[in-house]
Amino acid sequence: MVTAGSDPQIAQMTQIERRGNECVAEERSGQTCSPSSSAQSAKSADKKDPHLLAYIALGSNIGDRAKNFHAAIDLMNGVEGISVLRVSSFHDTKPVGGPPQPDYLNAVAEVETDLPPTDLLAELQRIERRLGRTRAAHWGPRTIDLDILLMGDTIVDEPHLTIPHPRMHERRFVLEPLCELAPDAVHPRLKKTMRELLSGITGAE
Ligand code: A4P
Ligand code: MG
Repeated sequence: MVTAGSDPQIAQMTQIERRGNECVAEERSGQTCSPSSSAQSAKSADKKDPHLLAYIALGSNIGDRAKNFHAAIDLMNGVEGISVLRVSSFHDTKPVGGPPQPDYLNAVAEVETDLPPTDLLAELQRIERRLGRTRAAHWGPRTIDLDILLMGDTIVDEPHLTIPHPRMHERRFVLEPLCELAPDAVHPRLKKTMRELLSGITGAE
């Protein structure tokens, strides 16, 4: 069982866990995560032959942010080649950078995937578009942002795709939910665990 600790930034304590073929959602406080949508649509492990564990960052600060997360999780799970295994709790966070904008909800999803990195990015961008994502301002407000944080120990350096995500190690809003799921995962470039990276962040970011 993942525990979220006592960090006050963790506003929503909802957890979706896979136990065998059964997905269980636990709501520890706050509203959000109706287990029905995301948990019930999780796929059986025997439906595909996934290879890599990947971690996807979710961010939203427009509309019903939790609903956007559930929709994104369901859509990810609906992609052939992606299975959502677990989702962190949802964190209320102050915007970092960009224009003045509403507070964010941030979370991280653990997925199994047999898609190549560029195909995974294309699928995530298709889901962003489907959920009404527009790109008006750099780091501006968005219904949903889906970023690839880690894909096993894969390193990708392409003009349109960098894995690990190039700013993940600087961001509390990424590392806190990620540490709920994979505190001991090692950053393949920095050779530090997620827990170590989080403890190295001193500011609010
Ligand atoms: N791209 C390259 N690598 C990746 C990757 N690993 N995953 C490219 C996803 N995309 C990747 O992204 C811009 C381009 O990055 C894509 O076309 C893709 O080819 P985008 O989603 O269009 O725009 P973005 O997310 O605004 O850009 P960027 O630079 O990735 O922003 P960040 O770093 O994600 O920051 N504050 C809070 N509290 N919470 C947030 O979630 N998010 C941002 C955006 C700023 N402040 C925030 C939050
Ligand atoms: Mg993005």
